[in-house]
Amino acid sequence: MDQTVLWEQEGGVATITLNRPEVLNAVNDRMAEELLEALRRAEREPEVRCVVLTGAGRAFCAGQDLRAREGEFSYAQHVRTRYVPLISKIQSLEKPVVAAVNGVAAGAGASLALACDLRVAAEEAAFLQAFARIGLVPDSGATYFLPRMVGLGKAFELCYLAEPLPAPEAARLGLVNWVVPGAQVLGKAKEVASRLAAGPTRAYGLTKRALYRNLHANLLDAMDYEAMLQDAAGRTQDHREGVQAFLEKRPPRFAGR
Ligand code: LHQ
Repeated sequence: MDQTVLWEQEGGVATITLNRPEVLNAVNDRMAEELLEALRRAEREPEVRCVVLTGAGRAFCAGQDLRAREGEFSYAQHVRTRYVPLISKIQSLEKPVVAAVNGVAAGAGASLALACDLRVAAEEAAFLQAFARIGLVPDSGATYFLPRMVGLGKAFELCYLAEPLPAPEAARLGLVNWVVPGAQVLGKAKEVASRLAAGPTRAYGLTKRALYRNLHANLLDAMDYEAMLQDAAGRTQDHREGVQAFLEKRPPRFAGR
């Protein structure tokens, strides 16, 4: 059987590709398991310093495989066992995660893209809160990420009307970082990822922790948390190298430690 998730590593960048192009990379149980394993591997392996998540074929991901639901099936249990671990792993992975949104990202597929730290999208890609079309509620973090990225009013519109949000408009709203022609989307994502993979990996990981944690903090609390993380960053080899490079007027060579 073909693998539903592909892994490719080049330098410090691991590219994880959703690989069920015949169904627009809709997620079945096997894909959810293989994707989680790939994310765990990216977390575990020190040589991996940045992750790119993309889709094979013309779509990024069409969300839950709507044909793969058989027999008694608790939606709550399914979301909790299949999607929550994936979204949580992307969020807790203390390395940058870049989505290369090569085509449509729908339902939980859009949530996967939103959970990544940065998004590069193809001009023809679109984000679709498909849930209302089939009488469901946005899940897998959609109601968490969307209002924070585009504001509550726009989030309501996207969730209620369930119309595709084209990548150029998504970029104007701040939901996408870069929009490029389709043929360039993976290249651009890898270019960004290579730059991040040569960066201060520990500091990036701690930055991610602070940004998420402080979404819910007041200013004093946020600054205290930053101060605590700064202690950890300040003890890294990369910090010493960064300061040294500055003093010697040369580019830093970060080792990710
Ligand atoms: C698909 C799918 C798909 C199977 C395209 N499944 N085959 C969590 C847990 C519990 C319950 C339910 O939900 C969730 C979270 C969710 O993600 S709910 C939302 C599920 N996703 C959707 O509702 C999106 C369904 N797909 C679409 O609306 C369209 O396919 C989009 C707008 C993504 C793309 O449209 P087109 O470009 O026109 O492509 P297409 O519809 O012709 O699809 C191509 C093929 O892919 C087609 O198969 P076929 O054999 O006819 O060529 C589709 O059936 C298949 N496919 N999405 N989610």
